[in-house]
Amino acid sequence: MIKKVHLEFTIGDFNQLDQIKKMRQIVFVGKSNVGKSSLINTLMNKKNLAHTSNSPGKTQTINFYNIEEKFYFVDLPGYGYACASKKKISDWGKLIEKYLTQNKFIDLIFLLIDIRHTPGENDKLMCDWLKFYKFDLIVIATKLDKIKTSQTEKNIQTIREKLDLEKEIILPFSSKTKFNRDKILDLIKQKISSEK
Ligand SMILES: Nc1nc2c(ncn2[C@@H]2O[C@H](COP(=O)(O)OP(=O)(O)O)[C@@H](O)[C@H]2O)c(=O)[nH]1
Ligand SMILES: [Mg+2]
Repeated sequence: MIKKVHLEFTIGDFNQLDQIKKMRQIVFVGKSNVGKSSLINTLMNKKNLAHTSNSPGKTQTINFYNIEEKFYFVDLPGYGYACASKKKISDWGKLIEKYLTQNKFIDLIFLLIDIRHTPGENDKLMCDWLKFYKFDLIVIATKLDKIKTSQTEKNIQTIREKLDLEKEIILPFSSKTKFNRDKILDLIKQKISSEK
């Protein structure tokens, strides 16, 4: 489905936010190391266009991947990076808040949660905040390959409870096995082809 992609621009400072083009955006957000870049690569069918890393907190910029000149995949810097300074955390908050609230082109937000772990305080804050602003929200439970199949339902239920989710979709996903890749692409396609 997706053939022509490139990293079009990155934003590291909120003074640059007005440079964002008026093109539709699909946003990926979550804790550092949860698998955002891996998911984006899997969807784009690229090995490492979105840089993945074992050292959390590496991506500190908002990265815009141009998908066939139609829309962007937006890789947000991860939150909850334990070693980040107070200044860094506050800069992160300002940048993300401004990006998310001053932008009418966001169609859909994927919130990523590691399927192995109970959502933390930052996940809950992020989720509540996204619900408050009434974004279309889909939760992706990442790293499905790291748990036993028999655990899947229970862990998804825990995520649903901890994040107070009702009708929101929670999809288990693995960038290793590509489980649910096509389903996620379908949901994106539906969104992009619908009128705003
Ligand atoms: N086994 C497994 N590892 C994953 C998966 N997704 C990401 N990872 C690994 O988790 C680490 C962080 O992934 P990355 O995509 O960089 O996370 P980000 O910080 O959220 O962008 C990397 O070492 C990835 O290889 C997955 O579905 N399965
Ligand atoms: Mg990343």
